[in-house]
Amino acid sequence: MIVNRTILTLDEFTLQQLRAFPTATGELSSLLRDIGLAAKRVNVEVNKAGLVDILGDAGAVNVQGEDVKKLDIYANNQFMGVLKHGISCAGIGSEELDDVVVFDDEVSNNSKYVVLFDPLDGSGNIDVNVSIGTIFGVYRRVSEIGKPCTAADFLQAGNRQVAAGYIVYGSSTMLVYATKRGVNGFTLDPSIGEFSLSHPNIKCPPSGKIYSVNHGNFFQYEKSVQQYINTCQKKDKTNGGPYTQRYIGSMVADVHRNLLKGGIFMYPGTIDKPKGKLRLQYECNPFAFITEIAGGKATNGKQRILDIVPTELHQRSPLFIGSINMMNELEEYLKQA
Ligand code: AHM
Repeated sequence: MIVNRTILTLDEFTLQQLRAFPTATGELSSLLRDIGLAAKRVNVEVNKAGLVDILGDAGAVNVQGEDVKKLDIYANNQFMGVLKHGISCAGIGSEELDDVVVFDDEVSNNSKYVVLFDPLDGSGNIDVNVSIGTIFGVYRRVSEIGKPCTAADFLQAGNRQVAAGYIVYGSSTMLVYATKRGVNGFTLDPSIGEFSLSHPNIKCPPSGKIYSVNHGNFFQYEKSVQQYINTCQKKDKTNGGPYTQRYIGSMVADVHRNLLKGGIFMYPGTIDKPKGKLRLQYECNPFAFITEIAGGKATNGKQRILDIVPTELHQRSPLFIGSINMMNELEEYLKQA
């Protein structure tokens, strides 16, 4: 029988994936649908941020010592809220909160997963109308099911993620998520208010022509990184170039672009901040998982990101991530350091 179909929505897609595993409980599908719902709510506020009094600093400082923007708080509450009221999540860790939140009710204590997220990444770009995003990683808990989740659930290496994803609030709003089975992208269709499958089975091109790094920090980077950047600048037709430098300052948008078009994104350590700026659990791990599943690579310059076992919740890490051939070339320079 031929059934006339339109594009699959996120909910339909996750259910379709579920049908392939008759023994699956549906908890992950349900969790992804919850995240999709929170993303739609945040999207509405991001879109009207210029019109209402939701812009600007909330007057508080987060655990990283950075100003918290009002939309950050709103996004944090939305993602935390859907996960708390859902049936799949035992607790969360958020870049905006000092400590993890253990949901500790009967349903949550019996849930398999914990989620770590950055509710609104690139928040410095909110008030200038530039793309921002949400990033999340989903882990199977290591603590005993039936009891409240524990700190150990949130200090797992990134290679233990069962899913990871991001939402980019850009010229369109997109939700991209990865499981071990692949990376799929959904664009929010405003006419029906649903994320619809627009980018099935995303693969990161093995090579690209884009390098993304904060050039303002150039003289703070170690020599080998400087040498690689110089190489990027000198590329020409004879060796895969010329390259283009693109740096939005919203990691979600920068890495999303490179994932689709091919490229490399770097946030190296600097003399002042040897561990760089990005957070391992909220930013590096989800993107490393997605990028590896898509065929790319992610390291901290010395080690695979996904193999780092975190020792604290808000740990920072240098990050080099992107197309496999570009990463391999970068690593030749880093090895010489
Ligand atoms: P945020 O946590 O304040 O949103 O900062 C994270 C952002 C990333 O999205 C981006 O890649 C980076 O900070 C840019 O930092 P810099 O301005 O130092 O290049």
